[in-house]
Amino acid sequence: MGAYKEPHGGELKNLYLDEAGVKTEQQAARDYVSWDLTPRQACDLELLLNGAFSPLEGFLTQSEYDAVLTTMRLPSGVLWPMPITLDVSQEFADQVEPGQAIALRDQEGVLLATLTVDDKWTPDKQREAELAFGTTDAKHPAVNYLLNTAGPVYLGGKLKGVEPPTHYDFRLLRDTPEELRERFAKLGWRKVVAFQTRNPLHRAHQELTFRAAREAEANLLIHPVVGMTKPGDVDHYTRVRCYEHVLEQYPEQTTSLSLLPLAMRMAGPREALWHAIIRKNYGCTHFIVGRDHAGPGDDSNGQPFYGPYDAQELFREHEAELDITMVPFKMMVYVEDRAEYVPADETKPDEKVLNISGTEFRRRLQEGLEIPDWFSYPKVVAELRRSYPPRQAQGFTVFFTGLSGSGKSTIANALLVKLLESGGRNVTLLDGDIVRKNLSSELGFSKEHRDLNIQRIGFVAAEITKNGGVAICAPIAPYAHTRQAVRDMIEPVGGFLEIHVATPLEVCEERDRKGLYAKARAGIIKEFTGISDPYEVPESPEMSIDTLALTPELAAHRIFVKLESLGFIR
Ligand code: PPS
Repeated sequence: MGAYKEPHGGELKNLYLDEAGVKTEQQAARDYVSWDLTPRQACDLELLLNGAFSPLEGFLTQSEYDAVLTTMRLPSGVLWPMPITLDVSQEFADQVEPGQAIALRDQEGVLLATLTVDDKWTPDKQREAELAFGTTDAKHPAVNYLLNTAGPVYLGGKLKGVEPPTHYDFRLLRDTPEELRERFAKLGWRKVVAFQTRNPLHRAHQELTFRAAREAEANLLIHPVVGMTKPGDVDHYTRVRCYEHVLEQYPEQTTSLSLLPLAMRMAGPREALWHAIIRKNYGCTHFIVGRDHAGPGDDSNGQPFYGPYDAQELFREHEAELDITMVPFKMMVYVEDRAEYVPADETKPDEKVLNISGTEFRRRLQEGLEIPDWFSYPKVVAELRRSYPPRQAQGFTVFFTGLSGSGKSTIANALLVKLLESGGRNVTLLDGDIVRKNLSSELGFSKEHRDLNIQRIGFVAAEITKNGGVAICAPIAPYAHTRQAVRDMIEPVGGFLEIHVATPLEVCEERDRKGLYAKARAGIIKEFTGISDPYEVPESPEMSIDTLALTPELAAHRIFVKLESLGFIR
């Protein structure tokens, strides 16, 4: 590649078959058992096939996996810090023996590649977590994935690529390592510094990356991750629109943008090395490593998993053999009197330094507060405001839970009327009985059916919330884990308030407005909540209502006031 250094560990891999090979493989794969790739596996596969993970030629075999975990190297001695494994279910693994080939398909069933299985093994996941991520704490996103999502069996072996996973979004901004190397060559860029990011860019980032490129006398590649990042991050559609605005801020022809479909692990130091190797494969010569690079946040004890400069240290130890140069990130701060960004270690003691933390920035967005021009670009802020409107324009769900006859429906109806009276909101009531008639008419009251019923309610409420509406749900929802699942579905897309209507069983039974408790006691109705079926009392609902002390109107009023105080209603 002319001016470019060799890819990591030798030649740049390209695991795609040629046209004739694809036809033959498609034919052969008809007889193979098929594995439908998870979103994370699809990301890994794409970067394996196009050479971004060179020198890997497939998912790690058991000996490669052991070597990577214990030495951060492949058995050949080449540095490779991240276990890239194909995890499958036990049921699937039982159909596969070493030596056999399997078809790897996307979620729609399209054949993307085949894998000739060399090894099949059951990994010790605790050991993997400890060795790869330095912890078994499931607050670490990759540990959580490993322990709670990944399948129990790994398959390792070489890949034959049939076609890349399809992307319909931002196609012109997606490049293979080969394409990016070609682009650099065409542009005459001999030195390229890459900037890895999973966040929107603001002025400090522009200043930092521009300085980094100038210091390295290199051109700049903004190389954001659009595969899988940290749960809760700004979605990549919004981010890419922001990046395009920030691109206008660099001198013309100096900077390029390309999207990387990587599934991040948030593995700090090991991840920094991995990121650098990937960028080298894409033809970059320099890589920016910042404070807390690919940091997973805090552990269960509120302590950071890695030290803020561990990634820079590990990189420095291996820089010689990595053959890509680190540009250490200098934290940039805004100096008011000078009206410019400078590295934090270059400010004078008497200078007033301004900064807005990520948390403060999100709070300002959420509450529709001012975001100063010194912090970001008006176009970037407008883009973020469009995707993350203040709470009064966000959807929310009020989820009542409580025993039959506790008063859920009455309070839910009173709240509905209050919201309609005050206006400006589209409200849908998903009352237990209404749902049972319309959405879940075939379901009974076994645990399985109740869970299914609540999941359906949660799904509909999440859709309503995502689209800016208000959902009021009022089922019994007796199981804590199902209520939690509904919360997990809704919180990322809007507000969620769990309201426990805490009327005691004796009172519900005494009221017995529908005559169901009498029937339940007589054994005519089976599996009746509170009588012959469990109700798990919510441990930390947003509100608990004592219907003995409050009328339904007052209860609805209290919820309304809570919604106002949270900013959901004006
Ligand atoms: S669940 O557990 O959340 O799926 O229940 P839900 O959909 O809210 O349905 C509860 C209403 O169904 C009537 N009903 C029963 N409830 C509990 N247990 C049994 N076995 C049962 N059989 C019928 C009852 O009228 C509930 O209405 P509400 O409004 O809660 O009184």
